[in-house]
Amino acid sequence: MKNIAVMAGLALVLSACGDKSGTPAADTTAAASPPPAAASGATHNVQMVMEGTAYKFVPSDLSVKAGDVAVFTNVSGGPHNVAFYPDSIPAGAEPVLAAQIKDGLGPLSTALVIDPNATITISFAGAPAGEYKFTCTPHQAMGMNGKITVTQ
Ligand SMILES: [Cu+2]
Repeated sequence: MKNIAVMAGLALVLSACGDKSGTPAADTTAAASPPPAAASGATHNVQMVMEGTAYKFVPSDLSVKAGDVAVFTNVSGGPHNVAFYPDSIPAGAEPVLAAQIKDGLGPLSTALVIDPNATITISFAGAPAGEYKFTCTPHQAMGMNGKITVTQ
């Protein structure tokens, strides 16, 4: 009897959550493309900078949770972009990333950001756990690389 009460309570909590997420979201954008999973987590800011003669992502190594968002900002030394290495992302990550990268330099390479403080947003909603390695196409030869580790 006690177990049934616990189960009932759990069901109430679950259904409450369901009601909450069931409210229609303002979905006025990107109706034509398959909707990426909704981002629900934290935002992580990554700066794209030139310091002296060095080009870098700051931070160049960070951990996020699935559902978080990374916002890359063109601080100095642009143009920059975010280009994921197809062979250095987890299995199943490619469609998650490619669905967000429109008019990029490639399926996993975003367009260049040129204007000061222009941003590139990558959502890790629905993204498999693992290491995502990326570079900046114009500065790849200068070692502008980064890594994001996604945990569930
Ligand atoms: Cu760059």
